Amino acid sequence: MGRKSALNSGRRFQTASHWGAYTVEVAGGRIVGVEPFKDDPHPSALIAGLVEMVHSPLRVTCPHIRRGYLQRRKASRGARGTEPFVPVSWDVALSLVEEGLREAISLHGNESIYGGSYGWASAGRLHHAPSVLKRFLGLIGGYVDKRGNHSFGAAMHIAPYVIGRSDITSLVMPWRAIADHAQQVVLFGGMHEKNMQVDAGGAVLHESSEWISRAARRSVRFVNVSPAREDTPAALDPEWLPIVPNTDVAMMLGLAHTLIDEGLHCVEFLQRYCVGFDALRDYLVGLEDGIVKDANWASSICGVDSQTIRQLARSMATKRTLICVSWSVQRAEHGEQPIWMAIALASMLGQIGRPGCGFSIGIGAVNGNAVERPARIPRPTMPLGDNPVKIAVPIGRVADMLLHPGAVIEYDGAQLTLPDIKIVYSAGGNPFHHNANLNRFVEAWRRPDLVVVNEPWWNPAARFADIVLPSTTTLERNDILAADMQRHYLAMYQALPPFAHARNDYDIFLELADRFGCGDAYTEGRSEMQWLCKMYTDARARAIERGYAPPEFDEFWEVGRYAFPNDACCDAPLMFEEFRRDPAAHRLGTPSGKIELYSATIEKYAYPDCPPHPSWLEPTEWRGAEIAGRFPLHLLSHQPATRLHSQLDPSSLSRASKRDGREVLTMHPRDAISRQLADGDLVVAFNERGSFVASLRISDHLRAGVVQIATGAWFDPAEPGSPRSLEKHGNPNAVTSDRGASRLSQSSTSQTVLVDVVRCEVPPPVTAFCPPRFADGSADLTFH
Ligand SMILES: Nc1nc2c(c(=O)[nH]1)N[C@H]1C(S)=C(S)[C@@H](COP(=O)(O)OP(=O)(O)OC[C@H]3O[C@@H](n4cnc5c(=O)[nH]c(N)nc54)[C@H](O)[C@@H]3O)O[C@H]1N2
Ligand SMILES: Nc1nc2c(c(=O)[nH]1)N[C@H]1C(S)=C(S)[C@@H](COP(=O)(O)OP(=O)(O)OC[C@H]3O[C@@H](n4cnc5c(=O)[nH]c(N)nc54)[C@H](O)[C@@H]3O)O[C@H]1N2
Ligand SMILES: [Mo]
Repeated sequence: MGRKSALNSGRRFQTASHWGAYTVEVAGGRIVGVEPFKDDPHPSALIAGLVEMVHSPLRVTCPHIRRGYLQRRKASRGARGTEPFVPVSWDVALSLVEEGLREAISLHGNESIYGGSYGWASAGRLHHAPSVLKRFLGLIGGYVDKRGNHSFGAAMHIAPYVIGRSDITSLVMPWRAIADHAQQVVLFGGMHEKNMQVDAGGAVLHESSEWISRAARRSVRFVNVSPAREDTPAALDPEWLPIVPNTDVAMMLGLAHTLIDEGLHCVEFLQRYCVGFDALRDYLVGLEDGIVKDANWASSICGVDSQTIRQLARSMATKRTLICVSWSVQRAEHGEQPIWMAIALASMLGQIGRPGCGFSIGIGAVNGNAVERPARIPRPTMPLGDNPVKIAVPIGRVADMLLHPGAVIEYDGAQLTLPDIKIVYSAGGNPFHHNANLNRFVEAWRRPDLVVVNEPWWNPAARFADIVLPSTTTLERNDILAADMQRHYLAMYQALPPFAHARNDYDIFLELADRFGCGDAYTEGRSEMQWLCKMYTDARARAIERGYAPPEFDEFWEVGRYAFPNDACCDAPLMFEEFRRDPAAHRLGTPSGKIELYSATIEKYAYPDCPPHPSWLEPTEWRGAEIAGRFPLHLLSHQPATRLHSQLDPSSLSRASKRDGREVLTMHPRDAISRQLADGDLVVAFNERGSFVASLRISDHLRAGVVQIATGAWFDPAEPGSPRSLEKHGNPNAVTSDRGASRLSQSSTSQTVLVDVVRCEVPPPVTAFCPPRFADGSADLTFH
């Protein structure tokens, strides 16, 4: 196309990732240096990770087939995850994928293909693995999709009933409003700074710590309501209220009761902007079920002192207060309730729509979500195309879908018949990271006839596949970073040729599309650079309509960046500001147009696990449950500081955070003494679903009765597929439950799990980072 090729322009290449933008230096075909994006005030240490992983011995060099699949096709599916892999040519591998897809489509229809493929994949708008997978599958007749997400699935399902919208990532109070206007911020689940390193689609600037310092200088009072002290940055000098996990709703009800009891609730706001307060009040004062939800009642459940609850309620009523709920709090059984109750509590305070006040969901859960940015930045987009199959299964029900085809489940006011899946195609996600109850999941994963995985590395997703197709990494292709919460477009230049025989996901699906006769529809006649130019140019046209002036593509690609000007950002109205000013002109998307503290729609569903007003419902597993007699410790699994989920787990930063090669499990001294455990011991956490090994850290920064471990250790079962297998590396999903949050959201509940912990007497070696076994299968290369 006559424009400068990044590959020939020198040896330094700008690229970008979910954890930051950076420039790499290439010499002799390898990366020899990494430099953070020069405008980034606080680059993440994670940027060294991918660079290290690009040349890793764990890269998949060429397509591989599980030996049993070569020999016996679907009859061998029970051996998934246990057999050696046979290296094959691209032609052989893609012929097998084609054969499998054609057979499934002709015998069972496209409803038998699961292409929902959950996962963060990598930054970049063109080479986004789940998107190109869906584009291809759509063209060959469609696929079963997913619904919801693991991040804030319960919130996005309840919010439409309460405030008429599901755009959870927009329900965030900007730092500026907090620093300038709030007097008090009450954080259920905190806002851990380590989470602000990453953003789905790419992070560019890490500015949160500056805002945190600014709020600290303004002496805003921060209250960290969380089982873990470190969940709110120390710079904010937070007060810590160590709450029993999964009981935030009880505490909020106790706060709400105190407001009513002392006449501190804002009747005018409730009348003008809300419906259904009477029902909630009846529930609070005990008229509904005979239980008064006062501070004493709340305290007996949530473990926070009743006097503290009362005082906090009083100060909430007199100070400009922001109530925050982290996404983790709703990643739990009945996770809809804390979101609904936080909105109800904020409504009772009557401050919603004022700067720095009201409620905010997931502040700091990812980079940049509370940092102001220009409004309505369009994103260059690769169209997914149409999906003729209209079935979508909520992410919390994937194992059930594979295990119980034809079963009917209740979901969000309707009934859903689970499809009969014959092929799972996964690209850009790690099902052995994001799914819960992995022993049951392995069983489910062995049901379909064929599992195909595109992966750069021999991680658990690849090891449990039949056909593994090696993908490139971002450093091996050209792309554009443009993420929802960033104000930059950045060029991501190809720095290296594809590793070994790896291919871009885009090209893998192009060749498959060609085999199905729809290659032209897939490419629309465009090359990689022509797609980038088209995607950018379309987005630029929309940006110009909105008053911005990004340059033409050639100039952008030459310069490598465009920053949308920040001065456009302060004019955008804050959340609910317009609604507050004029609720009739700015009706919410609920049936009443107001905030619904009682939902007549949800009442009609008659779900016992999601009543029509916010309620305290005991989770199946929590410290007050009967089963706590056998498994007395509540296990929390948080996002890791040293990696992104399971990505970068083999990098040195992530390995350095482990001890004896295992993840670290934190426990309160009292629980350690009663078990005669010492810091540094290798321990096993277990329940009826499974067990994992971890290295014990003892700390009183955690509430007693709670243990905590980071997610992301590559799943490393001692006997892959045995339901009683010991997980050797510290993957909490060996013990988490795949119960849905409720019939409403059917979302994931990884924070609702009880375990006990004992010393690990004979620790098995960790093998997560050893490549799988390989075999010569040339004799098996026959086609059926
Ligand atoms: N116990 C517990 N479990 C949890 C959570 C929890 O709090 N507790 N949190 C949940 C949440 S919120 C989330 S979002 C999920 C995250 O779950 P995932 O998004 O599935 O996790 P990742 O490790 O980011 O998986 C991305 C995968 O894509 C691969 N990949 C990267 N780039 C490319 C590419 O270009 N092409 C291809 N083909 N592959 C690529 C990576 O190697 C990796 O295997 O986990 C959930 N799981
Ligand atoms: N470095 C890094 N950052 C990330 C990610 C990553 O993998 N690495 N992942 C990103 C993703 S996909 C997401 S969805 C967000 C998730 O953002 P969150 O879900 O908010 O983050 P977590 O770290 O899982 O949880 C935060 C804290 O919630 C507390 N908590 C857990 N259960 C409860 C409860 O019942 N009540 C109360 N009050 N507190 C509780 C725990 O102590 C935990 O430390 O993080 C993002 N940020
Ligand atoms: Mo997430």
